Amino acid sequence: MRQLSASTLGDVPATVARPRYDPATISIGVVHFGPGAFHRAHQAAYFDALLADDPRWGIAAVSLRTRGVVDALAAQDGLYSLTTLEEATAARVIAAHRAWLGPDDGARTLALLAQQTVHLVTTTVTEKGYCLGGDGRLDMHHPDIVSDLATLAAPVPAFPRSVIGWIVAGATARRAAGLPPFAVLCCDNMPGNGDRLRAATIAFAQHLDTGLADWIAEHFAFPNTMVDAITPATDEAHRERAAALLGMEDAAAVQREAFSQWVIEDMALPGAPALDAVGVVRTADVAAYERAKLRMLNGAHSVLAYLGIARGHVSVADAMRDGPLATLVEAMVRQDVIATLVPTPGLDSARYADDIFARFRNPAIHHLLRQIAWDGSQKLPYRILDTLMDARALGRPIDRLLLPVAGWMRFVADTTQGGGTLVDPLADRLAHIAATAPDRPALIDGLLRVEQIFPAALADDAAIHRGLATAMDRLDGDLAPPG
Ligand code: CS2
Repeated sequence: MRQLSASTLGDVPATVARPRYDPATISIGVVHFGPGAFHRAHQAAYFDALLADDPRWGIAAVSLRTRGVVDALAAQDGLYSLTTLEEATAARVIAAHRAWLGPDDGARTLALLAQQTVHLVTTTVTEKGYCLGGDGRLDMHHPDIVSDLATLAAPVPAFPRSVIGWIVAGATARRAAGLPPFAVLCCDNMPGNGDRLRAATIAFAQHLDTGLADWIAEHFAFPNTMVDAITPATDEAHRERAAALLGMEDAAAVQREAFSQWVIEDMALPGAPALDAVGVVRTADVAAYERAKLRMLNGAHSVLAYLGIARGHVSVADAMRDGPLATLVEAMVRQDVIATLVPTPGLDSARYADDIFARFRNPAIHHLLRQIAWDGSQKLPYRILDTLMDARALGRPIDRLLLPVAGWMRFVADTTQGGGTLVDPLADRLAHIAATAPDRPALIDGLLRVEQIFPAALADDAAIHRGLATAMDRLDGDLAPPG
């Protein structure tokens, strides 16, 4: 079968939308780190729309760990299809990527970061990719940070490994060349994602050159952002669907729901991309959107993952068909989570909850609970523990909020003890705790002591230990409250 590329684009059926620009005429304005499915389905779709009116916003995709995606893009001249799955399926071809670089393309990556046309650096490297500690600040002992500081301080600097190292290397090159800064848009699910990345970048730069750190602090924008579009990983079923829609193979195809949202803190961006013209919301109050999305949508996802997998479910939609589980997660979001959110004009949380659960029930989307369960140590704090801490401070009941925490603990024990692979940057430590805990109270205590995840206020509170033991008993039954 033929393959999607610049030379076959003309043969794609008319039912599939084509780029509204000539890929050969666009320049690179964005360097993106982490071109996984979410980037290709979300940010790239916005730049693809922007390119119809402004050819300056082509993307250079940089993958810091693996070559798979960038090789697939290279083989297709950067083209790939995005399919949205609702009652009606819609597909379009995106040609926004103009360069594709892997871990061994350091010199070209650095040259791009110091290229005059580049105005934005965007990132989707997942929570763990920022090398932050439990306090949300750069972990100076993280092996990638230790290695990058040595690399960049060497008399003949080589290329860094971490995204933080790359941002600082790019800033150094721009400063040396007398070029204006780029803005950095963090597109991962963390509260205050821009603020955290800014602080981490400056902390890193301070270890190299305080003048550089000051220059970054003074001139670089790191707007906070909220990103949203449910994007199941591309599987064989989707590759086949894409091939049927396109009449040819597409090794970089992505799928998502039709809904998509990108909220960016309203600060001036170099090059002034007209992002609001393509549906991006610019607001001073991005924190309220972020918090609502992380705690309601991502929080509910994690509940469904840790409780749903143990109940035999595979996808989010399957888990939402489980009556007691759906009732529980809806009650948690509508009562426990919303109570911790500050009312914000224009954000109707009850309606937002309705929309989220309707999206979770989308029968056309096969979103694996396993995918959501990965990296729990990085996700639990922002998704569940922040809500739990706020609920506790407000004197509200927390028994329901302890269920996903207990569910995650049981998931860690079941996965590691059952011979499965725990996908988590703390996997070794978590597996050791699970393997050496003689009983449930010891498992609870051991995991609560992982300071990268749990604040001391929770780990030292006997009521939390008891509450988690009760929550585990409740998970053994049919989720009904005790008594
Ligand atoms: C999910 C998110 O994988 C996960 O942990 O909760 O990727 C979620 O689908 C997106 O944030 C939706 O915008």
